[in-house]
Amino acid sequence: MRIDIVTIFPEFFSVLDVSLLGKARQNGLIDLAVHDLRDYTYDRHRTVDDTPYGGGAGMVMRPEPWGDALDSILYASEAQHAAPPVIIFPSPAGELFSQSMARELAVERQLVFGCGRYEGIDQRVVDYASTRATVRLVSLGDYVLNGGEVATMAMIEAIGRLIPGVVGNPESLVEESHSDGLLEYPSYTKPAEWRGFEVPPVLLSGNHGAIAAWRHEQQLERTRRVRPDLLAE
Ligand code: 6GU
Repeated sequence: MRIDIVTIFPEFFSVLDVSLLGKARQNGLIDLAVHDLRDYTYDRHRTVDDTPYGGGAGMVMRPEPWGDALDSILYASEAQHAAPPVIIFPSPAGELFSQSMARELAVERQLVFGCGRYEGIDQRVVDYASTRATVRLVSLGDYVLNGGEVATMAMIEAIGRLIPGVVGNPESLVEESHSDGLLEYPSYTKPAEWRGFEVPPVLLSGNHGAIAAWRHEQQLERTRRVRPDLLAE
C-alpha cells in the first residue's frame, strides 16, 4: 500500500520508522511518504493559515498550499496510470473511525491523509479533492485533538496491521477486540498463581470446548458491562 501524509509537522511521523509498521516499510509492504505543506507556500513566511471569513475565533488553513500539495500527489498517481487514491481528512466533524472502516481502507492501493491544524481547512479543499478522488472526513471519537496528526497515526496503525504480511501471525487478528463485534476475553500466562491471584481453572483444564465457551461468556459479560452499545448493534 502507498500512503501519503500532508502535514505542517512532518517530524511527528518519525515514529512510523519503528515497530511493526517500520518493519512493514522496510519489507516494502507499506510505501509511506510525508509531505510538508509549507513546501507548497510561496511567501517569505511560508503562511498556511488566515482569519475566517464571517469572523470567529482561531485560524483556518488557506486552500492554495493544500491544492498544490494534493495536485502533486494525484499527478504522481496518474502518471503511473493508477486508480485514484482515497483521501482522508481527519476531523472531529467526520464519520466515526471503526474496525470495519479500517478493514475497508486496508484493501486500497493508496491512501492520502490531509492533516489539518487550527480550526480546520478551507472547505473548498475538500470540495476540490472530491472532484478528483474519493474523500472521507474521519473522526476518532467524540473529543477534540489539536490537529489531524495523532489521529492519522492511529488510523495508519489500525489499517496497516490488517495488510497481509504486516502482522506476523494472522491468527492474532481473528480473536481480538472488535473482530467479531465483541470485546476481547481476558488473557493469562504463567505463573498459574501470582500474588494470590489465580488463573481461572478452566484455562488449565485442557478442555478446549469448555475454554471456548468460557471465553465467549467473558466477551459477552465484558461487552454488556462496558460497551452495551456494541450489543445493541
Ligand atoms: Cl480525526 N481530528 C481532530 N482534530 N480531533 C479529533 C479527531 C480528529 N478525532 C477525534 N478528535
